[in-house]
Amino acid sequence: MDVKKRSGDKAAQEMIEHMAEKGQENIWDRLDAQSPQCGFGKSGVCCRICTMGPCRISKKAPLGVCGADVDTIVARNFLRAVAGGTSAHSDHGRTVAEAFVAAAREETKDYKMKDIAKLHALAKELGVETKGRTANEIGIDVGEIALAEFGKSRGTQLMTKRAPKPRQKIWEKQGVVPRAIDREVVEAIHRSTMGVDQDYLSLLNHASRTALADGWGGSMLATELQDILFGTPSPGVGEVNLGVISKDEVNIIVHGHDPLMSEILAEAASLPEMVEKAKQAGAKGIAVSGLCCTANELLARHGIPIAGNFLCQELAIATGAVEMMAVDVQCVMQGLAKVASHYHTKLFTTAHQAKMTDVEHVEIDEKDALNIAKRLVIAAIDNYKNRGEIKIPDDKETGVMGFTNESIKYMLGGRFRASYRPLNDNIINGKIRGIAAIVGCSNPKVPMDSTPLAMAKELIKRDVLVLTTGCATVACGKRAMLDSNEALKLAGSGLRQVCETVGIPPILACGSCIDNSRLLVATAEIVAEGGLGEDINELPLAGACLESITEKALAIGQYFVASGVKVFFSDALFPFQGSDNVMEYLLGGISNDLGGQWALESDPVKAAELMLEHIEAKRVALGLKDETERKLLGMEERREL
Ligand code: SF4
Ligand code: MSK
Repeated sequence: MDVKKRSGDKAAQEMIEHMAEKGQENIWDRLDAQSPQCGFGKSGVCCRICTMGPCRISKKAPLGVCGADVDTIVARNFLRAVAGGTSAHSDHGRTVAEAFVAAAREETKDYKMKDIAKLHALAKELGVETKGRTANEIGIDVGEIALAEFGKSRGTQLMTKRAPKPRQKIWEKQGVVPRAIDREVVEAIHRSTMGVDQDYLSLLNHASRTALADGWGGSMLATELQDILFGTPSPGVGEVNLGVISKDEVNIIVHGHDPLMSEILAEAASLPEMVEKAKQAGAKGIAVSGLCCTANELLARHGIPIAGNFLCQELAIATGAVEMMAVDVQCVMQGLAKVASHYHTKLFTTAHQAKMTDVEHVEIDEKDALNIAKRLVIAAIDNYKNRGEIKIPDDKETGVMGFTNESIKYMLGGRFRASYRPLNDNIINGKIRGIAAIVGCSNPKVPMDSTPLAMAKELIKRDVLVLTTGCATVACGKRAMLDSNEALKLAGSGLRQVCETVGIPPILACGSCIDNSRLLVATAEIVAEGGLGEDINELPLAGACLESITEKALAIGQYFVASGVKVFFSDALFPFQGSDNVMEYLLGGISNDLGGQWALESDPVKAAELMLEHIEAKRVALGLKDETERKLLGMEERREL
């Protein structure tokens, strides 16, 4: 085993070696056991949606039993993946919307709306009367409207109105304005079942509509409602990496995506009675930390440290110092249960949608959430005495996280003149060449964290402002790239000058996977600010996710593409390359219809170069000139002007 091929991060290397010494299996071992993986699956040419199959397309057998060709099969697989991702984000959003309504109706005492200013702003946008009404009255109406977005029988997604007008026209022309979120997902599965939609372009068009229901629907609603319910994040400093696990406190790790569980557990763990109980158990206190996207949310709102991203989950338990891990939905490996069985760690599932065989399920029912959370915290405290030998890596870094549209505009323009104007001006004058979104997961097929780090470093060096979300954010945090001072050392002079002037780091950590919707809103607002074209596809902007793992990443990629953005994925992790026609459309033709497109490149430095090339081409198309020094004009020159 070459540990460097698994991770470049010292803390992870240490724990991978530790697990190997103990003969414990982890995700990389399982990947080895699965190798070589099926070539048909890798290229997306297998179909098993009916019992005449499974069918695998090859030169010898170019058609499935039903006559489906490779284009149909690959496009169906792509659409189903996008529908899977959309359903994940949207089901998360619906759960939040339900809790939001329960909070507004005062059916729970444990969740209360925190950001009332944002509630008023959203109410105004949704046409909800605010005058003379209490926050809860407004909240009920806002929450019910949000809930209806998932299953309404008529009309289209309300949040799509946030997009620039020309973008909305393009969506109308292409027939991709999303209707109810559930409807788009159901229709995606229907269209891609045996004997229904057999035109690859039609299938791919519905993939755009489904993905837009995610980005401008389920994900965006989830972000808005979470901000109101738990508070809109503001930039703050926090620690990242396995070194945040405490040697002498009761360690509780929350993992997953939905803040309903992580927020209430963090609250319960901070109660003086719980801390006292932990001390009585011989610990110094209680240390809560997070994994994956829920960690991004907790750090952004409360400064709670991040133990790691997706690939760190088993490694965290292998420290032997985790008394309890509570998981909810998405990106939770089934392998956790096996690793936990080697240690004293108590693993709990907490979401009604996600249970694990032989793992205790304690559902966080919003009506009694705090009491349930307290019971979990007590279980962790009681487990402290069972702790055996521990091995916690020292490594951790600090970084600034928790950027939102609101906070970026505030930092750029101040409280009374909050706007993207200074950013637009600095893109126009060339100090900042453009914007790159680096998002997504950490995949064991790639040395852990290597791609977001390499891309982010390369792009800031070339004066591109980087926005990150998800596990890519955690990757940057682990290597001090969210530390303004460290990152600014690598930034190009133009970007550095702007960042130092307004006080932002060159890599802005913008939250979790669903918070990619924040980036959509940012693009719309940058367009509205003026000077950079009329639509998102005109912006000097590109996106990348070179370590994608989940269907969610594909849904995110497709909603960015359908919103006009060029999106880079790794060619090694894009399992749809078995159809030339599908690939030709996704990599090119789709830009004629929607302005954005996919691009494939597995080398992060090359990908960064290609992103920069794209950004520069957009600058040329906008007629933007290179940076010019400010010059005091004489009277003669002014007259001439
Ligand atoms: Fe095979 Fe067609 Fe059935 Fe797919 S739908 S499994 S291609 S027969
Ligand atoms: S957790 S979807 S591995 S970013 Fe959102 Fe990380 Fe990707 Fe899961």
